Amino acid sequence: MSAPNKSYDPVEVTALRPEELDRARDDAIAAIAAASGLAELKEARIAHAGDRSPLALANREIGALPPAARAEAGKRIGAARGAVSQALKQRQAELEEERDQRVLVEEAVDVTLPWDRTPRGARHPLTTIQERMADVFVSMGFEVAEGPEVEAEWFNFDALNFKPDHPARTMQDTFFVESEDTGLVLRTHTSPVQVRSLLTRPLPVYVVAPGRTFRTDELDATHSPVFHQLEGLAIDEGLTMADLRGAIDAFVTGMFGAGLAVRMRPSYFPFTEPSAEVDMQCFVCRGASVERGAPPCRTCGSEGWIELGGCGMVNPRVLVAAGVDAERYSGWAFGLGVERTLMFRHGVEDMHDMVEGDVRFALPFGMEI
Ligand code: FA5
Repeated sequence: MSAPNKSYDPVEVTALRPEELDRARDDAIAAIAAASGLAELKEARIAHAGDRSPLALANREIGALPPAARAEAGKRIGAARGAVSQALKQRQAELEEERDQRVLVEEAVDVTLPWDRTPRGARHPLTTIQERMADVFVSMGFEVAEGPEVEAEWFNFDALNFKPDHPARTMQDTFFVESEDTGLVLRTHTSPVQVRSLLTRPLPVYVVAPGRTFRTDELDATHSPVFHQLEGLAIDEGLTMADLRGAIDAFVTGMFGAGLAVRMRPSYFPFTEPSAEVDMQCFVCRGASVERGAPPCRTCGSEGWIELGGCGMVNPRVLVAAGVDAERYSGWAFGLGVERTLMFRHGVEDMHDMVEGDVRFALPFGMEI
Protein backbone atom coordinates (compact mmCIF):
# COMPACT_ATOMS: atom_id res chain seq x y z
CA MET A 1 0.00 0.00 0.00
CA SER A 2 1.26 3.49 -0.84
CA ALA A 3 1.94 6.01 1.94
CA PRO A 4 -0.87 8.48 2.83
CA ASN A 5 -0.87 11.41 0.54
CA LYS A 6 -2.88 14.54 0.96
CA SER A 7 -2.55 15.90 -2.53
CA TYR A 8 -2.73 13.32 -5.32
CA ASP A 9 -5.83 12.42 -7.29
CA PRO A 10 -7.06 8.82 -7.40
CA VAL A 11 -6.91 8.80 -11.17
CA GLU A 12 -3.17 9.30 -10.86
CA VAL A 13 -2.79 6.04 -8.91
CA THR A 14 -2.53 3.43 -11.66
CA ALA A 15 -4.51 0.74 -9.88
CA LEU A 16 -7.34 3.10 -9.20
CA ARG A 17 -7.70 4.54 -12.65
CA PRO A 18 -11.22 3.98 -13.97
CA GLU A 19 -9.93 2.20 -17.08
CA GLU A 20 -7.72 -0.06 -14.92
CA LEU A 21 -10.64 -0.91 -12.68
CA ASP A 22 -12.86 -1.54 -15.70
CA ARG A 23 -10.17 -3.80 -17.23
CA ALA A 24 -9.76 -5.72 -13.97
CA ARG A 25 -13.54 -6.11 -13.71
CA ASP A 26 -13.90 -7.15 -17.37
CA ASP A 27 -10.99 -9.63 -17.09
CA ALA A 28 -12.63 -11.08 -14.04
CA ILE A 29 -16.04 -11.36 -15.68
CA ALA A 30 -14.49 -12.94 -18.82
CA ALA A 31 -12.54 -15.51 -16.75
CA ILE A 32 -15.67 -16.32 -14.75
CA ALA A 33 -17.72 -16.77 -17.92
CA ALA A 34 -14.97 -18.95 -19.43
CA ALA A 35 -14.84 -21.30 -16.42
CA SER A 36 -16.22 -24.59 -17.74
CA GLY A 37 -16.41 -26.33 -14.40
CA LEU A 38 -16.57 -25.70 -10.67
CA ALA A 39 -12.81 -26.30 -10.30
CA GLU A 40 -12.01 -23.69 -12.96
CA LEU A 41 -14.45 -21.27 -11.35
CA LYS A 42 -12.64 -21.72 -8.06
CA GLU A 43 -9.38 -20.75 -9.76
CA ALA A 44 -11.06 -17.69 -11.32
CA ARG A 45 -12.44 -16.71 -7.90
CA ILE A 46 -8.98 -16.83 -6.32
CA ALA A 47 -7.41 -14.93 -9.24
CA HIS A 48 -10.05 -12.20 -9.55
CA ALA A 49 -11.79 -11.93 -6.19
CA GLY A 50 -9.14 -13.32 -3.83
CA ASP A 51 -6.82 -11.36 -1.49
CA ARG A 52 -4.16 -11.00 -4.20
CA SER A 53 -6.55 -10.14 -7.05
CA PRO A 54 -6.12 -6.75 -8.92
CA LEU A 55 -9.34 -5.39 -7.41
CA ALA A 56 -8.33 -6.37 -3.88
CA LEU A 57 -4.93 -4.79 -4.36
CA ALA A 58 -6.58 -1.63 -5.77
CA ASN A 59 -8.83 -1.51 -2.74
CA ARG A 60 -5.79 -1.35 -0.52
CA GLU A 61 -4.65 1.79 -2.33
CA ILE A 62 -7.69 3.67 -1.05
CA GLY A 63 -6.02 4.16 2.31
CA ALA A 64 -3.26 6.14 0.57
CA LEU A 65 -5.68 8.63 -0.95
CA PRO A 66 -6.58 12.01 0.49
CA PRO A 67 -9.78 11.58 2.55
CA ALA A 68 -11.82 13.59 0.09
CA ALA A 69 -11.00 11.24 -2.74
CA ARG A 70 -11.58 8.01 -0.84
CA ALA A 71 -15.39 7.85 -1.11
CA GLU A 72 -15.48 8.19 -4.84
CA ALA A 73 -12.66 5.71 -5.43
CA GLY A 74 -14.25 3.31 -2.94
CA LYS A 75 -17.53 3.56 -4.81
CA ARG A 76 -15.92 2.62 -8.13
CA ILE A 77 -14.01 -0.30 -6.62
CA GLY A 78 -17.13 -1.42 -4.78
CA ALA A 79 -19.12 -1.35 -8.03
CA ALA A 80 -16.44 -3.35 -9.84
CA ARG A 81 -16.12 -5.91 -7.02
CA GLY A 82 -19.93 -6.11 -6.79
CA ALA A 83 -20.14 -6.90 -10.50
CA VAL A 84 -17.46 -9.60 -10.14
CA SER A 85 -19.16 -11.07 -7.11
CA GLN A 86 -22.50 -11.12 -8.94
CA ALA A 87 -20.91 -12.82 -11.96
CA LEU A 88 -19.31 -15.41 -9.66
CA LYS A 89 -22.61 -16.13 -7.95
CA GLN A 90 -24.43 -16.52 -11.21
CA ARG A 91 -21.77 -18.77 -12.81
CA GLN A 92 -21.58 -20.86 -9.65
CA ALA A 93 -25.33 -21.45 -9.84
CA GLU A 94 -25.13 -22.34 -13.56
CA LEU A 95 -22.25 -24.77 -13.09
CA GLU A 96 -23.91 -26.44 -10.08
CA GLU A 97 -27.07 -26.89 -12.09
CA GLU A 98 -25.05 -28.37 -14.97
CA ARG A 99 -23.30 -30.75 -12.57
CA ASP A 100 -26.59 -31.85 -11.00
CA GLN A 101 -28.08 -32.56 -14.42
CA ARG A 102 -24.99 -34.53 -15.45
CA VAL A 103 -25.04 -36.57 -12.23
CA LEU A 104 -28.71 -37.36 -12.78
CA VAL A 105 -27.90 -38.77 -16.21
CA GLU A 106 -24.58 -40.45 -15.43
CA GLU A 107 -25.63 -41.97 -12.13
CA ALA A 108 -29.12 -42.93 -13.17
CA VAL A 109 -30.26 -46.39 -12.04
CA ASP A 110 -31.97 -48.43 -14.72
CA VAL A 111 -34.78 -49.98 -12.74
CA THR A 112 -35.65 -52.23 -15.67
CA LEU A 113 -32.34 -54.15 -15.43
CA PRO A 114 -32.64 -57.75 -14.18
CA TRP A 115 -32.31 -57.67 -10.38
CA ASP A 116 -31.89 -61.38 -9.77
CA ARG A 117 -28.19 -61.69 -10.50
CA THR A 118 -27.75 -64.76 -8.28
CA PRO A 119 -29.86 -67.53 -9.75
CA ARG A 120 -32.27 -69.24 -7.42
CA GLY A 121 -31.02 -72.48 -5.87
CA ALA A 122 -32.90 -75.46 -4.54
CA ARG A 123 -32.39 -78.14 -1.95
CA HIS A 124 -31.32 -81.36 -3.62
CA PRO A 125 -34.28 -83.76 -3.83
CA LEU A 126 -32.09 -86.52 -2.37
CA THR A 127 -31.73 -84.44 0.78
CA THR A 128 -35.43 -83.69 1.06
CA ILE A 129 -36.59 -87.24 0.32
CA GLN A 130 -34.08 -88.61 2.81
CA GLU A 131 -35.49 -86.30 5.47
CA ARG A 132 -39.03 -87.26 4.53
CA MET A 133 -38.20 -90.98 4.75
CA ALA A 134 -36.64 -90.50 8.17
CA ASP A 135 -39.61 -88.36 9.28
CA VAL A 136 -42.02 -91.26 8.73
CA PHE A 137 -40.09 -93.19 11.40
CA VAL A 138 -39.57 -90.15 13.63
CA SER A 139 -43.37 -89.82 13.71
CA MET A 140 -43.46 -93.40 15.07
CA GLY A 141 -41.05 -92.48 17.88
CA PHE A 142 -37.70 -93.33 16.29
CA GLU A 143 -34.64 -91.12 16.90
CA VAL A 144 -32.22 -90.06 14.18
CA ALA A 145 -28.70 -91.51 14.61
CA GLU A 146 -25.50 -90.74 12.74
CA GLY A 147 -22.19 -92.42 12.03
CA PRO A 148 -18.98 -91.47 10.23
CA GLU A 149 -18.57 -91.91 6.47
CA VAL A 150 -14.94 -92.98 6.98
CA GLU A 151 -15.62 -95.99 9.15
CA ALA A 152 -13.57 -98.57 11.03
CA GLU A 153 -13.60 -101.90 9.24
CA TRP A 154 -14.66 -103.41 12.56
CA PHE A 155 -17.95 -101.48 12.57
CA ASN A 156 -18.55 -101.87 8.83
CA PHE A 157 -17.81 -105.63 8.70
CA ASP A 158 -16.58 -107.50 11.81
CA ALA A 159 -19.22 -106.39 14.29
CA LEU A 160 -21.85 -107.14 11.63
CA ASN A 161 -20.72 -110.77 11.40
CA PHE A 162 -18.95 -110.52 8.04
CA LYS A 163 -16.40 -113.38 7.99
CA PRO A 164 -12.77 -112.39 7.27
CA ASP A 165 -12.97 -113.87 3.78
CA HIS A 166 -16.34 -112.27 2.84
CA PRO A 167 -16.11 -110.96 -0.75
CA ALA A 168 -17.49 -107.54 0.26
CA ARG A 169 -14.25 -106.93 2.17
CA THR A 170 -12.13 -106.89 -0.99
CA MET A 171 -11.13 -103.84 -2.98
CA GLN A 172 -13.43 -105.22 -5.63
CA ASP A 173 -16.40 -103.86 -3.65
CA THR A 174 -15.03 -101.55 -0.99
CA PHE A 175 -13.10 -98.26 -1.00
CA PHE A 176 -10.27 -98.66 1.49
CA VAL A 177 -8.62 -95.57 2.95
CA GLU A 178 -4.94 -95.43 1.85
CA SER A 179 -4.46 -99.20 1.92
CA GLU A 180 -6.30 -102.27 3.11
CA ASP A 181 -4.30 -102.51 6.35
CA THR A 182 -5.30 -99.07 7.77
CA GLY A 183 -8.46 -100.68 9.10
CA LEU A 184 -10.50 -97.79 7.65
CA VAL A 185 -13.03 -97.93 4.81
CA LEU A 186 -15.59 -95.62 3.26
CA ARG A 187 -18.68 -97.25 4.78
CA THR A 188 -20.35 -99.53 2.25
CA HIS A 189 -23.74 -99.28 3.98
CA THR A 190 -25.37 -97.50 6.92
CA SER A 191 -25.54 -100.74 8.96
CA PRO A 192 -22.44 -99.86 11.08
CA VAL A 193 -24.67 -97.22 12.72
CA GLN A 194 -26.63 -100.15 14.22
CA VAL A 195 -23.61 -101.17 16.32
CA ARG A 196 -22.63 -97.57 17.14
CA SER A 197 -26.18 -96.87 18.35
CA LEU A 198 -26.30 -100.00 20.52
CA LEU A 199 -22.92 -99.12 22.08
CA THR A 200 -23.92 -95.55 22.94
CA ARG A 201 -27.65 -95.58 23.71
CA PRO A 202 -29.64 -97.14 26.54
CA LEU A 203 -32.02 -99.96 25.59
CA PRO A 204 -34.59 -100.14 24.12
CA VAL A 205 -33.21 -98.55 20.93
CA TYR A 206 -35.36 -97.28 18.08
CA VAL A 207 -33.27 -95.33 15.54
CA VAL A 208 -33.13 -94.42 11.87
CA ALA A 209 -29.83 -93.44 10.27
CA PRO A 210 -29.91 -91.71 6.91
CA GLY A 211 -26.55 -91.21 5.26
CA ARG A 212 -24.05 -91.41 2.44
CA THR A 213 -22.50 -94.74 1.51
CA PHE A 214 -19.80 -95.82 -0.96
CA ARG A 215 -19.13 -98.84 -3.15
CA THR A 216 -16.84 -99.41 -6.11
CA ASP A 217 -19.84 -99.61 -8.44
CA GLU A 218 -19.66 -97.92 -11.85
CA LEU A 219 -22.00 -94.95 -12.36
CA ASP A 220 -24.87 -96.09 -14.57
CA ALA A 221 -28.62 -95.49 -14.79
CA THR A 222 -29.35 -97.34 -11.53
CA HIS A 223 -26.03 -97.42 -9.64
CA SER A 224 -23.64 -94.84 -8.28
CA PRO A 225 -20.35 -95.26 -6.39
CA VAL A 226 -21.72 -92.72 -3.88
CA PHE A 227 -25.31 -93.27 -2.82
CA HIS A 228 -27.55 -92.96 0.22
CA GLN A 229 -29.31 -95.40 2.49
CA LEU A 230 -31.77 -95.14 5.33
CA GLU A 231 -30.99 -97.62 8.09
CA GLY A 232 -33.61 -98.58 10.64
CA LEU A 233 -33.01 -100.45 13.89
CA ALA A 234 -35.40 -101.50 16.66
CA ILE A 235 -34.07 -103.47 19.65
CA ASP A 236 -36.43 -104.19 22.53
CA GLU A 237 -37.85 -107.09 24.46
CA GLY A 238 -40.10 -109.39 22.45
CA LEU A 239 -39.84 -107.78 19.00
CA THR A 240 -40.73 -110.02 16.08
CA MET A 241 -40.77 -110.03 12.29
CA ALA A 242 -44.43 -108.90 12.51
CA ASP A 243 -43.29 -105.58 14.05
CA LEU A 244 -40.80 -105.17 11.20
CA ARG A 245 -43.54 -105.83 8.71
CA GLY A 246 -45.81 -103.28 10.40
CA ALA A 247 -43.08 -100.63 10.37
CA ILE A 248 -42.41 -101.16 6.65
CA ASP A 249 -46.17 -101.00 5.95
CA ALA A 250 -46.35 -97.67 7.79
CA PHE A 251 -43.34 -96.41 5.82
CA VAL A 252 -44.92 -97.34 2.47
CA THR A 253 -48.20 -95.65 3.46
CA GLY A 254 -46.34 -92.55 4.70
CA MET A 255 -44.28 -92.21 1.53
CA PHE A 256 -46.54 -93.52 -1.24
CA GLY A 257 -50.10 -93.47 0.08
CA ALA A 258 -52.48 -96.04 1.54
CA GLY A 259 -53.50 -99.44 0.21
CA LEU A 260 -50.21 -100.73 -1.24
CA ALA A 261 -49.18 -104.29 -0.38
CA VAL A 262 -45.72 -105.16 0.97
CA ARG A 263 -44.01 -108.52 0.51
CA MET A 264 -40.82 -110.10 1.80
CA ARG A 265 -38.63 -112.52 -0.11
CA PRO A 266 -36.03 -114.68 1.64
CA SER A 267 -32.51 -113.31 1.32
CA TYR A 268 -29.18 -113.36 3.14
CA PHE A 269 -27.23 -110.74 5.11
CA PRO A 270 -24.58 -111.77 7.66
CA PHE A 271 -26.05 -109.39 10.26
CA THR A 272 -29.71 -110.49 10.10
CA GLU A 273 -31.26 -113.92 10.58
CA PRO A 274 -33.68 -114.54 9.00
CA SER A 275 -33.11 -111.96 6.23
CA ALA A 276 -35.42 -110.70 3.51
CA GLU A 277 -35.64 -108.41 0.54
CA VAL A 278 -38.65 -106.17 0.96
CA ASP A 279 -40.79 -105.11 -2.00
CA MET A 280 -43.81 -102.83 -2.23
CA GLN A 281 -46.59 -103.00 -4.74
CA CYS A 282 -45.97 -100.58 -7.62
CA PHE A 283 -47.72 -97.35 -6.66
CA VAL A 284 -48.23 -96.36 -10.31
CA CYS A 285 -49.89 -99.47 -11.81
CA ARG A 286 -50.71 -101.00 -8.40
CA GLY A 287 -49.73 -104.39 -9.79
CA ALA A 288 -52.13 -104.19 -12.75
CA SER A 289 -49.38 -104.17 -15.41
CA VAL A 290 -48.68 -107.86 -14.83
CA GLU A 291 -52.16 -108.76 -16.13
CA ARG A 292 -52.24 -110.15 -19.64
CA GLY A 293 -52.95 -107.38 -22.20
CA ALA A 294 -52.53 -104.55 -19.63
CA PRO A 295 -50.55 -101.46 -20.64
CA PRO A 296 -46.84 -101.70 -19.63
CA CYS A 297 -45.64 -99.82 -16.52
CA ARG A 298 -42.32 -97.97 -16.72
CA THR A 299 -42.03 -97.54 -12.97
CA CYS A 300 -41.92 -101.24 -12.08
CA GLY A 301 -40.96 -102.58 -15.53
CA SER A 302 -44.36 -104.33 -15.48
CA GLU A 303 -43.18 -106.45 -12.56
CA GLY A 304 -45.97 -105.17 -10.34
CA TRP A 305 -43.49 -104.81 -7.44
CA ILE A 306 -40.72 -102.39 -6.53
CA GLU A 307 -37.69 -103.45 -4.46
CA LEU A 308 -37.17 -101.21 -1.43
CA GLY A 309 -34.13 -102.78 0.27
CA GLY A 310 -32.97 -105.44 2.69
CA CYS A 311 -34.18 -106.28 6.19
CA GLY A 312 -34.35 -108.99 8.81
CA MET A 313 -34.15 -109.91 12.50
CA VAL A 314 -30.86 -108.67 13.95
CA ASN A 315 -28.44 -111.60 14.23
CA PRO A 316 -27.76 -112.31 17.96
CA ARG A 317 -24.03 -112.24 17.10
CA VAL A 318 -24.39 -108.51 16.32
CA LEU A 319 -26.16 -107.94 19.64
CA VAL A 320 -23.34 -109.73 21.47
CA ALA A 321 -20.68 -107.71 19.58
CA ALA A 322 -22.48 -104.55 20.78
CA GLY A 323 -22.69 -105.82 24.39
CA VAL A 324 -26.47 -106.41 24.34
CA ASP A 325 -27.99 -109.34 26.25
CA ALA A 326 -29.20 -111.41 23.28
CA GLU A 327 -31.22 -113.70 25.58
CA ARG A 328 -33.36 -110.80 26.72
CA TYR A 329 -33.43 -108.48 23.72
CA SER A 330 -34.24 -109.03 20.08
CA GLY A 331 -35.04 -106.75 17.22
CA TRP A 332 -34.99 -105.99 13.56
CA ALA A 333 -33.25 -103.78 11.06
CA PHE A 334 -33.66 -102.62 7.52
CA GLY A 335 -31.66 -100.68 4.92
CA LEU A 336 -33.48 -98.80 2.16
CA GLY A 337 -31.95 -97.18 -0.92
CA VAL A 338 -32.68 -93.44 -0.99
CA GLU A 339 -31.83 -92.98 -4.71
CA ARG A 340 -34.10 -95.86 -5.66
CA THR A 341 -36.92 -94.37 -3.57
CA LEU A 342 -36.48 -91.02 -5.33
CA MET A 343 -36.49 -92.76 -8.72
CA PHE A 344 -39.71 -94.62 -8.05
CA ARG A 345 -41.53 -91.84 -6.26
CA HIS A 346 -40.71 -89.10 -8.78
CA GLY A 347 -40.12 -91.02 -12.01
CA VAL A 348 -36.41 -90.12 -12.19
CA GLU A 349 -35.09 -92.51 -14.81
CA ASP A 350 -31.35 -91.97 -14.69
CA MET A 351 -29.04 -91.80 -11.69
CA HIS A 352 -26.77 -89.42 -13.64
CA ASP A 353 -29.36 -86.65 -13.11
CA MET A 354 -28.97 -86.99 -9.35
CA VAL A 355 -25.20 -86.70 -9.26
CA GLU A 356 -24.40 -84.18 -11.98
CA GLY A 357 -25.41 -81.19 -9.86
CA ASP A 358 -27.42 -79.33 -12.53
CA VAL A 359 -29.75 -77.05 -10.56
CA ARG A 360 -32.40 -77.45 -13.27
CA PHE A 361 -32.88 -81.01 -12.03
CA ALA A 362 -33.43 -79.89 -8.43
CA LEU A 363 -35.62 -76.81 -9.10
CA PRO A 364 -38.88 -78.58 -10.04
CA PHE A 365 -38.80 -80.36 -6.67
CA GLY A 366 -39.18 -76.96 -5.02
CA MET A 367 -37.99 -75.93 -1.60
CA GLU A 368 -39.81 -78.61 0.37
CA ILE A 369 -38.33 -78.81 3.83
C1 FA5 B 1 -27.46 -103.42 2.41
O1 FA5 B 1 -26.68 -102.51 2.14
C2 FA5 B 1 -27.80 -103.79 3.81
N1 FA5 B 1 -26.95 -103.09 4.73
C3 FA5 B 1 -29.28 -103.49 4.06
C4 FA5 B 1 -29.80 -104.12 5.33
C5 FA5 B 1 -29.85 -103.35 6.48
C6 FA5 B 1 -30.24 -105.42 5.35
C7 FA5 B 1 -30.32 -103.89 7.66
C8 FA5 B 1 -30.72 -105.98 6.52
C9 FA5 B 1 -30.78 -105.18 7.66
P1 FA5 B 1 -27.98 -103.91 -0.09
O2 FA5 B 1 -26.58 -104.15 -0.50
O3 FA5 B 1 -29.02 -104.74 -0.73
O4 FA5 B 1 -28.19 -104.02 1.47
O5 FA5 B 1 -28.34 -102.37 -0.32
C10 FA5 B 1 -29.56 -101.83 0.11
C11 FA5 B 1 -30.10 -100.85 -0.93
O6 FA5 B 1 -29.12 -99.90 -1.26
C12 FA5 B 1 -30.42 -101.50 -2.27
O7 FA5 B 1 -31.72 -102.07 -2.26
C13 FA5 B 1 -30.36 -100.34 -3.21
O8 FA5 B 1 -31.58 -99.62 -3.17
C14 FA5 B 1 -29.29 -99.48 -2.59
N2 FA5 B 1 -28.02 -99.60 -3.33
C15 FA5 B 1 -27.07 -100.54 -3.22
N3 FA5 B 1 -26.05 -100.29 -4.05
C16 FA5 B 1 -26.33 -99.14 -4.69
C17 FA5 B 1 -25.66 -98.32 -5.67
N4 FA5 B 1 -24.45 -98.61 -6.13
N5 FA5 B 1 -26.27 -97.22 -6.12
C18 FA5 B 1 -27.49 -96.86 -5.63
N6 FA5 B 1 -28.16 -97.57 -4.71
C19 FA5 B 1 -27.61 -98.69 -4.23
